[in-house]
Amino acid sequence: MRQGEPVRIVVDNKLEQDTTVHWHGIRLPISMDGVPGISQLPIRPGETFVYAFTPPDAGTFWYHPHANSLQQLGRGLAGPLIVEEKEPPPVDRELVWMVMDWRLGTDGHIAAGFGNMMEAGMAGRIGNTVTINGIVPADEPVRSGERVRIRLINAALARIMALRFQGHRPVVVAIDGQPCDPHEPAGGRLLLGPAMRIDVVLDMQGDPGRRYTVTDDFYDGIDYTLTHLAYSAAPPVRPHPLDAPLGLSRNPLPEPDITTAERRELVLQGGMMGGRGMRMDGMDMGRAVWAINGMSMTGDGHAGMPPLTTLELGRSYIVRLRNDTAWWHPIHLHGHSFRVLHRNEATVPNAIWSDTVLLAPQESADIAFVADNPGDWMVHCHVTDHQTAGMMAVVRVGDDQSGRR
Ligand SMILES: [Cu+2]
Repeated sequence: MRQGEPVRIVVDNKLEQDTTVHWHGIRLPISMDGVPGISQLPIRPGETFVYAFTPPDAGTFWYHPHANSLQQLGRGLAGPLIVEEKEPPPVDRELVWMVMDWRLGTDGHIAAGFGNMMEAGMAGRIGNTVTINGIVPADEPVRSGERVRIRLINAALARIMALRFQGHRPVVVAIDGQPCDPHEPAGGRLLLGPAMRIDVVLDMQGDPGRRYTVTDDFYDGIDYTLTHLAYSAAPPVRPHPLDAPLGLSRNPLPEPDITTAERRELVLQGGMMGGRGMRMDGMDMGRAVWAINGMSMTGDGHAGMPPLTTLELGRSYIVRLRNDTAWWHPIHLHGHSFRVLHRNEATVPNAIWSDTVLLAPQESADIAFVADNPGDWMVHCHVTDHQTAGMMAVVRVGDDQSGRR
């Protein structure tokens, strides 16, 4: 798609079950947000639905169903969504790496057992096979001296990734589609929870003919090599790295007014605690093992979800997300991008905007945004098992419920 140009997408549901499409990170009208029962009726088998919107922001996004998410996303219904800048930055090439994680049986088929409640109370359904753009990665061919933009998308159900590029210094230029001050990530490690995106620029300064590993070492003791940067034997395309600036043009995001912002707090609760059993704190049992502020909405979104909180249209808000659990959670807010102001009260540098913020166990983050998009918006963990087992809520912006059916 191109920034500021309308698009129309016809979705034909040829599944034997309901579906919808959520355009993750795109700031669009509520009626196009793809949450069944909240923003639209589910698309029934054999039905067609037309999504029409104008993407206001250039960047790296993705799309996936918001119906029967565990199975539909877990079996591969997702794709990258690139909104091109009006003036693209000066790089030699661009790569999209949509990274997914699969649990395969010994027969090579996707293993059954989606929605296992024991897993849902822990790290979720983490698989045993990681792919880039749907295939087990072979080498990524590169040439010495070139500058490459890589759009990293974590489209896994549950796997958190921490990528390292051996012998290279990736520069982060955008997070969740939104440009930031170009910076090298802490420890050279690119941390990507499910649904998160990072755009990096890499100057290929390796030796011609050599291979360099790209590893993921997020989980202790089960680090693995995702792929290799494989240099051709050809001489460098230029003698010195490109001297062009790395910063991308900012998107037209409304700047929250921190001095007048109202505050809210969302506390993430539940899950297994180090083998000492569930911490349910009076939560609704059944399919819920997680909660936000004591409320558990399960599944994929459905009609009649009461809002957890209501925000005044046009007002600035600072929302403290407080992870009171022993697990990691990438928390996604629909319909808005937000500034990440603080983590554990420390200022976050590099002017970072996001639509999904990854919280470590017991970590808190302050996010700020203008509630400028009316509707009932989901806020949920993007570890899909956590979402469907209760870590989901509705944030109402304004009193306009025109998106509801
Ligand atoms: Cu979670």
